[in-house]
Amino acid sequence: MANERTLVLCKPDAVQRGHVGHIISRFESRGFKIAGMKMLQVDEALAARHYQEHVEKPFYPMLRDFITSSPVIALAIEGDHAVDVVRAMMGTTNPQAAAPGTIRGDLGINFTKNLVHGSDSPASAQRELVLFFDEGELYDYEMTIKDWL
Ligand code: IDP
Ligand code: MG
Repeated sequence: MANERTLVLCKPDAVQRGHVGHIISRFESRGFKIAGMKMLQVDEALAARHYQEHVEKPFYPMLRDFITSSPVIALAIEGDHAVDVVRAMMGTTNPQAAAPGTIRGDLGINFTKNLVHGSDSPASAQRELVLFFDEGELYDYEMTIKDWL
């Protein structure tokens, strides 16, 4: 069992469209543990740190304006191979190509407004989680159903 934590963001479109509960419910139903959760408004500095590999790309201004446009919900999602399983549940970056059954494939149509972020590797997850959560905002607790998952 490779227990991992990954950063999920319900992006501004998910909050505005009222899909946050539905998205969180998918991760809960899959058997993941919520280790942390908060609402925050991403500012330009946090956007640039979080999306450091994209800041020079042509789409970055659009991405920055979008991610700072309205609050997001940040989640630390924990479980077996959480990084890869969460990415699979999200679907491909462009919702138009995302498989039905995935979050983006069921809820999205716009390349930028694709509802969710998920860390793309355990190293990215470690880097991103500390951008969004202070020590003490992530919780170690036992889920009593864990032996049934
Ligand atoms: P990911 O969110 O699936 O990991 P990334 O390549 O890391 O995808 O891109 C970060 C975010 O930037 C995407 O989720 C999407 O919102 C936006 N984005 C990426 N590529 C494009 C593009 O070519 N056009 C418009 N928006 C893009
Ligand atoms: Mg990415």
